[in-house]
Amino acid sequence: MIDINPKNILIRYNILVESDMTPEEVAEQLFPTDPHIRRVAKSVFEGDEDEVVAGLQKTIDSGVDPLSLINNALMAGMEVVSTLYDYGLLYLPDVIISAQAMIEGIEYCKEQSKQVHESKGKIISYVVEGDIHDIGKTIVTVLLRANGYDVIDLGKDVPVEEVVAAAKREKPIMLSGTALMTTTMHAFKDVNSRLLASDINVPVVCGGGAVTQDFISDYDLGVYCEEAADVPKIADSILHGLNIRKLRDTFHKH
Ligand code: B12
Repeated sequence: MIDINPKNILIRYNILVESDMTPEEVAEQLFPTDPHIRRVAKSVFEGDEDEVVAGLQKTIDSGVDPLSLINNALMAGMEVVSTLYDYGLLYLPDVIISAQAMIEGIEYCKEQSKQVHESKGKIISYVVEGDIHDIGKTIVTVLLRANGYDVIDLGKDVPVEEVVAAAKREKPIMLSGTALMTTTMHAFKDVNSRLLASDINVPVVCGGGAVTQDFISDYDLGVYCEEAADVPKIADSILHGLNIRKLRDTFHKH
């Protein structure tokens, strides 16, 4: 049997120098360099909700736009967590604790934002049938709300019928769907065909770990996107009149 040492892979890709570094030491090399932003990103990594809020408060007091910190500081911290998880240096509970701290931080940034929004439009957000991974969906929902959208969050493991019924009832400008597993992402296809059968031609923006652009491009209503931070930009583009073809031209990778 081949004996693979994950540490050698980290060394091979310059994530780890040839020494016995702890996850914290590896993370130190990945955090953003600006001291305020770094403090917030680091406290997301540590899952310290109080310190996340304290760091955000200090940064906002120095004149930084609260909403910009969602992407630049909070998500930056979560990216470090994801990287270390993927390399086997962190465990599942670490991911969940950090995600909770990040969501707490997003809520704080939203409260601190001076922008007063009238609802720009309705959006339905959900995790596909059979899938309970809802951390990414929660981030997408919070980001959309922070950008002035009225989000109907249907939750996780949402039956196809329920998604379609909500689309009929609420008449959203778009749907945002999350799937983290290769076994569950096929539910996008059923949502697509049932919406079309009901004459609902609304874009279904799809993302989450398992999903690929090729897979989503096979469905008429599908728009693929990788970054949660791009979902509000897609919604804004819909309000500016972009149809599904133009959304794909703009947001798909070419
Ligand atoms: C946390 C986690 C869990 C938690 C979920 C807790 C929760 N409330 O969500 C628990 C422990 C419950 C869990 C359970 C399971 N899990 Co799990 N889990 C993970 C893990 C480690 C992290 C996922 C996560 O939350 N990441 C952090 C968030 C912030 O990232 P995210 O969800 O990807 O979202 C980001 C983007 O994708 C994007 N995004 C998300 N949604 C959307 C939507 C749109 C429109 C856009 C544009 C972007 C976007 O924005 C987010 C921010 O960047 C992943 C491993 C991994 N590396 O992804 C495995 C993983 C997803 N799990 C996996 C599996 C197999 C399972 C189980 C089946 C395990 C089991 N045998 O029981 C069960 C599933 C049960 C079920 N029916 O769903 C596999 C899936 C494999 C596959 N490709 O099919 C993974 C990949 C682990 C692995 N490597 O094998 N899991």
